Amino acid sequence: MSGPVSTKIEDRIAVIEINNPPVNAASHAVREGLISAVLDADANADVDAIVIYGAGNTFIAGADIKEFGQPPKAPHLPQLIDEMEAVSKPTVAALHGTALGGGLETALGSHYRIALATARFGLPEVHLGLLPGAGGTQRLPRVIPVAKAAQMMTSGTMIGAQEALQLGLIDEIAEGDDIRSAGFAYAQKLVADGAGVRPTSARAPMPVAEGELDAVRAKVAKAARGLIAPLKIMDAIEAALTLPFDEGQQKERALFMELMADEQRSAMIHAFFADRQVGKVPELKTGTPRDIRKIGVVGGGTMGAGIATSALLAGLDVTLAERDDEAAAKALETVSGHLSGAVKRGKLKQEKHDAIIGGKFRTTTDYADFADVDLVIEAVFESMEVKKDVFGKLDMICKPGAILASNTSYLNIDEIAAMTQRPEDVIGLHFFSPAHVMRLLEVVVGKKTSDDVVASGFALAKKMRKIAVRSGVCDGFIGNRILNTYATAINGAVLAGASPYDVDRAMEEFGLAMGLFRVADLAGLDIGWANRKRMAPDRDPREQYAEFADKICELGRYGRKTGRGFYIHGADGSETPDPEVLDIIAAERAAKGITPREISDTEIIDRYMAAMVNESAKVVGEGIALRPLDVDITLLNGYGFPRWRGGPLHYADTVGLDKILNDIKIFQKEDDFFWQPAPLLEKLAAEGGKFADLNG
Ligand code: 3H9
Repeated sequence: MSGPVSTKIEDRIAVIEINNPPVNAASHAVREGLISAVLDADANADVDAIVIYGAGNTFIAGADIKEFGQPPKAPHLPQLIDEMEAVSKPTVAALHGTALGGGLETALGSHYRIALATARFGLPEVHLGLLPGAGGTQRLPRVIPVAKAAQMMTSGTMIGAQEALQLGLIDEIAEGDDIRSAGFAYAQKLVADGAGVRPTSARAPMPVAEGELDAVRAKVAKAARGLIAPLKIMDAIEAALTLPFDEGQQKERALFMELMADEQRSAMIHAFFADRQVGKVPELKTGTPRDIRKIGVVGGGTMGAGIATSALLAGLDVTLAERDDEAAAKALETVSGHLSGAVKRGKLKQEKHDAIIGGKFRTTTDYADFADVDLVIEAVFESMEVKKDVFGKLDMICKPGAILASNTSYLNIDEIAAMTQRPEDVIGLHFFSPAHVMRLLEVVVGKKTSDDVVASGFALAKKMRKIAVRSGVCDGFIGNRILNTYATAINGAVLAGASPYDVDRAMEEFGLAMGLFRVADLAGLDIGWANRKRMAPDRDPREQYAEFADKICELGRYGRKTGRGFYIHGADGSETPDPEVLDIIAAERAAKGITPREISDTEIIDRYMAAMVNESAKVVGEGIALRPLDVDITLLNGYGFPRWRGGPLHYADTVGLDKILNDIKIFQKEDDFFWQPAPLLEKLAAEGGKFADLNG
């Protein structure tokens, strides 16, 4: 048979193979091939049982996401699975790799399930703004406990084979690593045992204790933060428990179609593909990554220790330098603490932890110990003078071909590179705090950085399981430059009349986990203050500079770590608005002659988004970011922008570039210096274009 699905009949078992690389997505051709293969095998008198498995690395990893948003083509996955489940011969799903979404739903529509010990299972549709729409919401609660089914579907997390076996999701774990043979042998055994068909839809839903579902729903509602899919999943599960299977499935379909039509779905699918596109940069075609096994880290503060931890978790050998023994001992303690935390969370085995502490990690006070490292990451104090000094020394000590990287979050990489005899080996690797947790990494490419070194930065990010975004050199790179701009716009809103607490409420309602001022208090107000002081000499006199954050810092209030900042922080973790902050702001308004006015939440968000989109358009227009999607991925992964809004430039496309430009023109009347429209935004708006057109 041609096409992605083929059947072989051996010893009265029909073995159906799905071969649709890279992930065996259930595309139209797969659906068509699969249903005819199953029905043919059912009709074939020489067949006693049917096995379905995937060629290559995985079983079906879900519906073909590329087809979403296009006119649907029959056979549709839900009907296919129903028909498959209704056949007269036992069907076995033989699972390896990742059985996800429509893949797991296909397995649930099979009568029996066997899997390799390494297989993983999940219904991740929620990450795409969807719900499992091929019977998953109806069948899973008939197979595993309802609360667990709800947790899997609303969080989208995967489970391993052992857990799946314990829950009853799979019937057996196969020995070895040949899933085809294991599926075949299992089908033979079922036939020999006289096992019949076992349609999941004929089973009763699993029992639920009174109030259990309500408790789950309340938890899900709290975690959803604006995302609508999780509560729709709960509605579908409720239908599974209260309605006959067919009616439950109709309800599932209706809810699925609602989500399919929603902006959240298109935003999250944009984010899914952008996550994968962002790693495709020109230097990966022309450059060859260097072998990186041993790395050096300069500085053992919050960033250095986090970077060292991240590298150790990636299996790298790490030497961390501090200025004296005391600081080195403190860094060792911090890294050990992070690693023990990883053991506690099940992310690192105890033996591996011991091997790292006993061999792969060492601290030093002498840069000479960097003589044989393949890459050094400098994470010292954010001062050009200090960094230049460090790079001059590293250049003398590190072997030829070693990469010299800076974790600076603002400073000019070209200026740092100029301190060395090897500017082509110098790059920015800007991690986000805490570096062993946050997934974003800006790979900052200087004028002279070689393609091999850029490729090495991306390879290192992959090893560390980070999402790397390529950035050109400018103050703050992609992320902090945009952050500084929208922070200025927000400060403008505060001077005009909003309180920091109004701002945080509006931003949190918009979908951010925390508003700007809450984040500032958490990160420490002194960091931004130091940066503002650095920038002060270059400040344009026309800038309407908001001073209230500086005034708060002058009182020694740096946020959570000092108990006071924009909020008053209780020992119990509570955050209360601070009337003195409001007094400081009121005094500044009075001094500047501003009469405060009512600022609605809508206006706060309009200002926030207009400033963010405008600066993003400048960042793309100047070539600092390769494409709009690079900006979206930066803001989604490093700045808490809600994934279900797709990133600032996807958001701009959905609300319309005219609306953003119009808002800028309105705010311009208040501050003509700050609100200057980006040429790219003006151009696209005039042409009726979209940022998405530039994503390639
Ligand atoms: C669903 O099933 C709905 C149903 O309930 C109802 C229907 C009615 N489709 O991630 P990778 C591409 S919703 C199309 O780099 P990995 C991906 O873009 C679906 N393409 O590999 C990339 O392409 P490229 C529910 C897909 O090894 C390439 O494959 N399922 C799909 O790191 C390799 O991907 C999911 O949400 C797809 N479904 O990870 C699962 N999946 O090379 C989504 C991947 O051009 N997928 N591609 O950049 C994943 O989570 C990961 O891809 C997976 C592999 C874990 C499978």
